[in-house]
Amino acid sequence: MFFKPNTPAAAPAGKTLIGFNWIGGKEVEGDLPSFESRSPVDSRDAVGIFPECGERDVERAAKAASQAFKTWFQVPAPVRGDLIRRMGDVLAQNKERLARVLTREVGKTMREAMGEVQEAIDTCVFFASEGRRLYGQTVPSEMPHKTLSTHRRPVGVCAVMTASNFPLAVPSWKIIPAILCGNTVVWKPSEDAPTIAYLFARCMMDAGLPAGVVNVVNGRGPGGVGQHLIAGIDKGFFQKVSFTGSTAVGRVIGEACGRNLISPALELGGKNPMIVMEDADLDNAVQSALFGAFGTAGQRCTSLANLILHKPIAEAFKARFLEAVGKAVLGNPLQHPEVLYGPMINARHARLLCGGARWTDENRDDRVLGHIAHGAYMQPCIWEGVTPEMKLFHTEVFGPTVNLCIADDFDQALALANGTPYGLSSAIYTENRAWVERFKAGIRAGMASINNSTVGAEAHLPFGGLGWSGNGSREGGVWALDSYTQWQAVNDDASGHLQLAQIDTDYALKATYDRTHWDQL
Ligand code: UN1
Repeated sequence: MFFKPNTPAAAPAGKTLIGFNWIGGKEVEGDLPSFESRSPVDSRDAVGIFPECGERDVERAAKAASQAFKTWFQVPAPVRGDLIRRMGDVLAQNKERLARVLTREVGKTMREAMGEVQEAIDTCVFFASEGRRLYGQTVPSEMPHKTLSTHRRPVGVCAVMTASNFPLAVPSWKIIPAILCGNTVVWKPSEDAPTIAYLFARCMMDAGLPAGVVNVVNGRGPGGVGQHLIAGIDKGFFQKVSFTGSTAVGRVIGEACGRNLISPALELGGKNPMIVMEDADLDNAVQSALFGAFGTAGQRCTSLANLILHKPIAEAFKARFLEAVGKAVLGNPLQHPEVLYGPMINARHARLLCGGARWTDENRDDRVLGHIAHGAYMQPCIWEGVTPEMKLFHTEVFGPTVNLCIADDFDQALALANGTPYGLSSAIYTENRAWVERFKAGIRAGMASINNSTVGAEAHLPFGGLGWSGNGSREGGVWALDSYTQWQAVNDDASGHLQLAQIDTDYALKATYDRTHWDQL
């Protein structure tokens, strides 16, 4: 790895990594000038410097992936799995170092960053052993001396595009099952998190991944390399596209895939509800709402957005919630690991917030810790009296803001929870078994939590949503295999002559009963 000295003001944060694209097993420059990844914690800190890719770089990467596919899909799945296990080992050996880069590059707390690295390790562990399963089925044939079976076959070259908020865990959800299944990958990480992406690629190199199986192209999304990747769908470069990001971009990708008869995996936005019923453990629910809404500065697609309070406890909950938010400390996550959340990943995101003001050295109080002058640190923001007619109720903000809504009864609470076009995660706090059952069956969401938060999905359960949250694909666990394989049905006939299904099959055998009994009826 290559480094250069950081800017003098940011020298204590660490050196600046000189990064590369990774195409055909080689670290290469891009066709365009380099760009810097500046830390949101302190914008003077240059975490890495990366070459920006143009159209021809995408072509080169797609070609390398297509070339590598010819041999990679023939490597036995248990052997591919073993390589993924080694990738997990490299991640585990460097867990704390990687977490620190995550904190520096996207501003999440060390505790969360350690969790994110763990999520990528868990994904490696899960899919490493999936290489020894990757089951198909054996199916009885309707004809003698013939066997039927099904096999998961790889789809080909996968374009993977990921966001900045989970720049290690979410790419691992896509890339690891993709390569386990025998596919090859062209990955465009977020331009806000290229350093952690480079280090993830480095883990793959260290584990011995063959040239071209994973290729990394850096740069911007709209108007940049992301656009060239989408154009590559029409050029026939990719057989699968997996994207995590906004609903608007997801639609564009879905359209390009649709006209090319490719089914994409789209993990998009959310406006996640949490219901608190009158019998809930309020302290538990308050802690959940606090982390769900404000953890990661609200920049999770699973973040809590609409907090739906059953009227009898609404005032009591509000009082405790405001007290908890009032006590929460935030600020510089590198200097103060105890903060609830750090800066916005990108000041672009900060402008989207309605209401919550930015903390500065002028307006800060004792709940704000450390140096904040060179980052976008936002105040927690709470709205009450929010109703479905309001834009605030429906619009994903991706910041530390939450809406309070009141429901007279369970039915109204469920209707409010189902009242947005999204359907990613959801939660209810209650001890009432009947309400729990009705919630599980009635909520329109890919993920439902009972007395647990909207955030914090475990890596081996299906992750994804419906409506504006995605197109029904799922990441995580065995469900991810459906995105990266296609089923092949095999007819294996050992009879030595042509047997035609449906035609040469004597289903009825010969009837032996006496029909005259029936004719008397
Ligand atoms: C995301 O925000 O895109 O469930 C992923 C969670 C995390 C993953 C979030 N495990 O909150």
